[in-house]
Amino acid sequence: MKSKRVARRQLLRGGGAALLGLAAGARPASGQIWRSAHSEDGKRLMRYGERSRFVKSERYISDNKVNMEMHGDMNGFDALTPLDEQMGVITPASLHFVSSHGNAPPDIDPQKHRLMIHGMVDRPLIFTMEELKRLPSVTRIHYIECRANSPRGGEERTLQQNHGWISCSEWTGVPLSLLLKEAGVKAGATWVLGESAEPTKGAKSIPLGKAMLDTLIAYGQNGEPVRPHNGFPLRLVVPGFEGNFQVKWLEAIKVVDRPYATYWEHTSFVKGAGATMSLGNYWEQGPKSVITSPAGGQRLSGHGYYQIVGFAWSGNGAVRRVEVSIDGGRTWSDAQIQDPALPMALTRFQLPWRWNGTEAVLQTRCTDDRGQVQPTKAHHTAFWGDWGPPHGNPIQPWRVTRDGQVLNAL
Ligand SMILES: Nc1nc2c(c(=O)[nH]1)N[C@H]1C(S)=C(S)[C@@H](COP(=O)(O)O)O[C@H]1N2
Ligand SMILES: [Mo]
Repeated sequence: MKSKRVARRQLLRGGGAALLGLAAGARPASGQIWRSAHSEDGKRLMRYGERSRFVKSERYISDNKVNMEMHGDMNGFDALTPLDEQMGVITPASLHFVSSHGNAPPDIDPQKHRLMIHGMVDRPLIFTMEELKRLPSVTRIHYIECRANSPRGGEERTLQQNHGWISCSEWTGVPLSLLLKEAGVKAGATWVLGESAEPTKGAKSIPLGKAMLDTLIAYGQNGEPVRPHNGFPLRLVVPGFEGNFQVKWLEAIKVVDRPYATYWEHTSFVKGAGATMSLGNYWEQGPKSVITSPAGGQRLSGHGYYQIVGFAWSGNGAVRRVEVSIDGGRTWSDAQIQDPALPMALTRFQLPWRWNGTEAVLQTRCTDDRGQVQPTKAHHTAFWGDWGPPHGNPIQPWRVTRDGQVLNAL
């Protein structure tokens, strides 16, 4: 024990010296962090903050060919979150994944933007952004996950490629139920349609029950206005439902008496002959988890002590349990779930692990507070078939090779 403590102290001392060296060597040559300061009308101002030039985080642009072909403009591309670089449960808005079906964010002036509540209501309403912000607000932490976030096989597929279509934010806005009550929903109404301001008019049918339960009209994301790629100035947050319900650049809510197979819905989400709305949409996402370190695309630097860390979540509630297997699913141990473990939010887990240099297959299994358990790939395929990417929540095994490379073992 004593020798261990000495070793640790030496390590810290060594580490400290190394850090000092780094700091001295890394002085910005020209005071670059102050360049954003300026003065205007005698006021001294500094612009929106930048990260350190040493922070190199970047989002993969998705390999979705459809998007590539639809748009030459980089702003229309989809991007994936680098989950292994995230600290805590909140994804910085600047690293949030993007799924926009080839549309660049419309350039919306919030002063001119309006939200209309219409259709089967007693009193159609139109709100300015300023009026919306005067209403009672709520702030909630929720993930958004694209249904395309479905891990696939191929040894070389990385964590980002297999799991980067999910992010988690603190959303601030107005409950949709408040606006619907204000407008007065007519008898016979069963669905609402969220309509957006982009050229292809993304419009999505949402069951009225969900609209009244916990759906948010969000203008705030992680303490700042929702970013353009994520829906500025207004988006729907439909907690735990597939990403495609969460309409960005929202400009209208139409109350209706059936699900509409809108152009956007039937081109993107309802597939196959005879497919219906109920077949094409799985709505609530099941329990899921993934190890973000060690994970596909990474390399372990040597034998010894590691934390197996990652995220778990469920579209049905909070994460109750995360189990970790280091032997390909033969035996399992409980990981520590870290606070906060919020409903329909990314939740962190960790488990210490000593790697002795032999090959290992690491994987996790999430149980949510409804008692639902994340399926294996075999179970998942047996239930859903190979069709498309429904839910896409199978267990993700990562294989650590003898030389420390981490490969996709799905
Ligand atoms: N107006 C509009 N809303 C949209 C989309 C879109 O293309 N247009 N994409 C949807 C899909 S498929 C997903 S997964 C989420 C992604 O949200 P994000 O781009 O903020 O991550 O937004 C949804 N809302
Ligand atoms: Mo999506």
